[in-house]
Amino acid sequence: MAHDEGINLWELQLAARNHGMPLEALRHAITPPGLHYLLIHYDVPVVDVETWKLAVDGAVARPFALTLDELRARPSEDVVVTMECAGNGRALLEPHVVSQPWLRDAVGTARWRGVPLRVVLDEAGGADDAVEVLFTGLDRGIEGGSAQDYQRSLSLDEARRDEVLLAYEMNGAPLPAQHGFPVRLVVPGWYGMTSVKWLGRITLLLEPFGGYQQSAAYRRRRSEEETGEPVTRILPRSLMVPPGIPEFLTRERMVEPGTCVLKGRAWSGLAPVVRVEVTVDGGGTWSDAELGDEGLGRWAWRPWRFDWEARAGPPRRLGSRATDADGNVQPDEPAWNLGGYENNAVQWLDVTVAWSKRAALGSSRTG
Ligand SMILES: Nc1nc2c(c(=O)[nH]1)N[C@H]1C(S)=C(S)[C@@H](COP(=O)(O)O)O[C@H]1N2
Ligand SMILES: [Mo]
Repeated sequence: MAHDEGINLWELQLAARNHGMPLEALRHAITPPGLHYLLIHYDVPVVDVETWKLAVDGAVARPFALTLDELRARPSEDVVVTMECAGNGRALLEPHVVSQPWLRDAVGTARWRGVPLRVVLDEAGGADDAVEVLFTGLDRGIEGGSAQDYQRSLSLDEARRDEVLLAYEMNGAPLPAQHGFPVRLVVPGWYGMTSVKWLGRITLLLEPFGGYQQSAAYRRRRSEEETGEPVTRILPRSLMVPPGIPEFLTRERMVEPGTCVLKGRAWSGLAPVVRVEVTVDGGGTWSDAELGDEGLGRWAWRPWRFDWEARAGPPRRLGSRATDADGNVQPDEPAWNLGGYENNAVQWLDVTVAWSKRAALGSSRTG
């Protein structure tokens, strides 16, 4: 990574608010509190649970509103979900896309508890010709020149999947403010923009929703003139815990000679991950990694490991790539689009193999 690729102050402002998951946290099956990535388009709203209600309205037979206690009194489920921002990898694209400048760390895995959305939809009863469900957050801002509440919709078929939750707990505790307190939508397998936080309203629609986050943002297009296809499910990706130790400023890695166990996790929203391969020579040759079990269920990442005999010598380029059961494979290089979405290209990682007591990477700097 060069140091002069021109991230501007607007992007720094976004990056300081919306942090990623440090990749060493890939060691944990469930991302520890505070290390799950964050993406907040506008401001984190302050919600008073004494007055908060979740409204269910639109083309329903029986509109109603639920307090948090009323929602919690309904049947609930636990689902472990690997969530990823559609813009993950954006800052690595060329030409540069100005927005939240993610490297590859806009991901995290949490255990969500909540009421299946289907339960609430069934209580409301829907019109036969309803097509979509619209989710409205309590946060408001300006984007693409217009003031708006954060809103996204889902087709009724997707909305009624068993694992789609109105979540009120994250890892056994009430949702933290930044993750959507008191209730958020969680749509396993889809990129994060679909999982609307700070939910205020669920509306059954007779026409597809055409709001900004649906029709302008989150579409794959190469120019403003194109309509493009919507961004939906998470493409396969694997990530590696960066091995060895980092240099403070550049974060270049040094690994000691000997057996180095490379570890990471892999996921896909399209189909289960069935293979992870590793390269230790910049993609010259690929070898199968050992895949761990799916203990956390279909919607969580799977662990993998690979034993690498590291020998001292010139810098090595490591990489890993996932394949899912539908045959989707991570590409070596990303495909560019206007919004900088879906960059699931291989994570290239340069390491120097040397004895850390003797060697130094370039000049040493202190912080
Ligand atoms: N109301 C609301 N919901 C939202 C957002 C938002 O800005 N407002 N950001 C979305 C995006 S783009 C992502 S990637 C995920 C991030 O969820 P997290 O911050 O809990 O990781 O929330 C989604 N839900
Ligand atoms: Mo996102």
